[in-house]
Amino acid sequence: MDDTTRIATNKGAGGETHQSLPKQNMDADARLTTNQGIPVADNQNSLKAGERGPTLLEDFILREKIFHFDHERIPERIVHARGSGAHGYFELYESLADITKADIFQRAGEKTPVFTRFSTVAGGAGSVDTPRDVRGFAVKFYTQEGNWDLVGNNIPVFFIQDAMKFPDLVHAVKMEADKAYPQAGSAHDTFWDFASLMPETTHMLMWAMSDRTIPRSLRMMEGFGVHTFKMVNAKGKTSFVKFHWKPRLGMQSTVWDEAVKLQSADNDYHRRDLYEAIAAGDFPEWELGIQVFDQAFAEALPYDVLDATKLIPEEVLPIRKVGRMVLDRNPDNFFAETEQVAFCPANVPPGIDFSEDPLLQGRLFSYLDTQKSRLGTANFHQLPINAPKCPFHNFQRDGHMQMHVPRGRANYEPNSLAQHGEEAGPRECPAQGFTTVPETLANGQGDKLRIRAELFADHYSQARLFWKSQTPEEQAHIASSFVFELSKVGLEKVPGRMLANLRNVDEDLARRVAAGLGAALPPAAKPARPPVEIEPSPALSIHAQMKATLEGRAIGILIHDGSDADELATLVKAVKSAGAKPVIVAPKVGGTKLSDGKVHKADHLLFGAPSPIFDAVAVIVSKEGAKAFLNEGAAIQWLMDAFGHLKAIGFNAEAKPLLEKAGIMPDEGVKPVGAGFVEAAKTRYWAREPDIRTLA
Ligand code: HDE
Repeated sequence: MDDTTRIATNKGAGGETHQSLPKQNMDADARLTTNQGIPVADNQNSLKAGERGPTLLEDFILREKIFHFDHERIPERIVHARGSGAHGYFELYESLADITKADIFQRAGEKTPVFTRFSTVAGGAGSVDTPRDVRGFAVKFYTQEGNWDLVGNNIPVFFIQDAMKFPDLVHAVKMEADKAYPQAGSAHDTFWDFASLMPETTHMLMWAMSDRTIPRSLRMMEGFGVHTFKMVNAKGKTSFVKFHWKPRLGMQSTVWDEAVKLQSADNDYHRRDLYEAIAAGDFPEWELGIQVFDQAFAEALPYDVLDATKLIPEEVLPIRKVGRMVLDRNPDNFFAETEQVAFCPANVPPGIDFSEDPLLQGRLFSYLDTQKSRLGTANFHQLPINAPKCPFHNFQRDGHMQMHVPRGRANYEPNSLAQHGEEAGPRECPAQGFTTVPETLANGQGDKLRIRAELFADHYSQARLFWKSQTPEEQAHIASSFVFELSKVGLEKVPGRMLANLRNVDEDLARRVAAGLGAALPPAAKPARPPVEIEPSPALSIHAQMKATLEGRAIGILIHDGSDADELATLVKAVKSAGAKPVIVAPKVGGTKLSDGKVHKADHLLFGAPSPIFDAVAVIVSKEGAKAFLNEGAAIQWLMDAFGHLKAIGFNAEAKPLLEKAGIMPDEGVKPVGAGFVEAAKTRYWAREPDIRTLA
């Protein structure tokens, strides 16, 4: 029996063997039909009794069209509702057969298709892209031995340690139950009430208040599997593993004022950036890294590797880069792919397994369950985006929206139908199938306990590790974020409780936050377990690792009638050859007459492209152009924002009065367009910040 005759056989997303729907012909010369295939003669007018109605119930064409429209929406994800996805592939650098038998990790150079979805957590599907929030980083690998979903975040730790607290956490952070605001973001009473009562959130709060939660681009953030997982090799040897994604473009974040302004400049800033980069052939790329360790290593650590609020610094356990993921294709249809994709951390192929992390264990139930209510049927795995690309066969049957048409009687096992010449269906395969390695669990007594492991009670050591690993500028951002968020809290006792927790992280941090709030410093909270001192890990800092590059960045160039054509051409060329995208901004999109008399088209209207959407900006104007811009608020604001967001600013000689009016002070980042601007644009100017805004 080959695959085409098997029962409940599906060769994958292409649907080669299941009874797939005939493809819709979307050509302009295709006939418009109803869903029943009835050709439609008039798509403009409903059927009426007489010229002026009423409309007749008989109009099955109108009824079907409106009925279907009425049911277009499905429930949004309970968390991570807003997301953007892309197709691509994972390419393995070297065989990992020594540590795992997972088929995807066997053959160096082999490519495996993936679909990746990035998301914010708290906001609804229609919320903005740049709130202060954790980002989801979920990858579905369509391996030859079934789908593997690595459903991670852009932060390596989590708020809570046990799945039991997840509904509380999510209720607290999402919009408040009575008010229905805020729509996205954590700066409100209920989140901080919960967080301040739960010291185990402290480490993740440090990350959440850092620049990690205001990324410049989805392409410029790290990803993490968060939990400790296991890998199992062909001999049954088990290793612990932690997964890391490292972006090829390096990390880059925005500053808070910029993130806020981006919300009005472009609600879809991250979604657009991802889509446009892929459409332009600028494929986002990450390397997959693993930290591999054994039980003895785990036991020697001063924290528990099953505790999702802890990480293992890469200085302590180096990351081995094992492959790369390239996202090279935008979805054809947002709903069918990005919205209907159903991730589930329980989807693991043979060779990858779960640890006993109590947060992960809870997730193993939740995701399968949520897909049933979100996608409406237990057959959601048959949707093209979710179907494995390898054959799958079993005796699961029927259910809402069953797309397969299994043949014959074999829907049970064991059966002897083969002996009678009938199709018998698939059989289990002990040799290659998924097995769980037998092992003695840590609590060998086998007691049933609603309890946390002892080391989980250390809530502050790693929060302090994170704080100590940041540059002074990053520390100022963290302290200022705490001030901002806690200033939004109306519950009187909450900021004090938070400050009491922060004193266990770092006295200076607590003092600065208290001063920023104008609040008294309360006594430190009593730690459930005394913290230990851990060596700083520079790998946890964005600034310490940022790449000085223009790759993947956009440079806004502001011009006006009379701008010097040569200066502009030279700058555009230099920006392009440094790997960035030059974007021309002018008072009119239709055209700007340059010094050579030629009309140059702009990419954006000035007030349609505020400078927060660019990584650096330049102004090239004639004397008259500068004069006109001096009376144009949008032009002055453009420069003020770029300066305030610590970006490089390029200018030609005639643009100087504009810089003066915008209050731009000369520094390393303010350069003539022809002398050092492009090089300067590769980084941001943190030293400028204390002169232009109050930081805690
Ligand atoms: Fe999730 N999470 N989660 N989560 N999560 C969901 O599943 C849940 C957790 C993460 O792009 C939901 O399909 C529980 C950690 C991502 O479609 C839901 C617990 C991490 C996404 C769910 C956690 C994540 C989700 C909502 C604690 C980082 C978006 C819709 C026990 C490692 C995936 C859905 C996508 C989505 C439950 C904790 C990451 C409700 C119960 C830790 C990236 O099933």
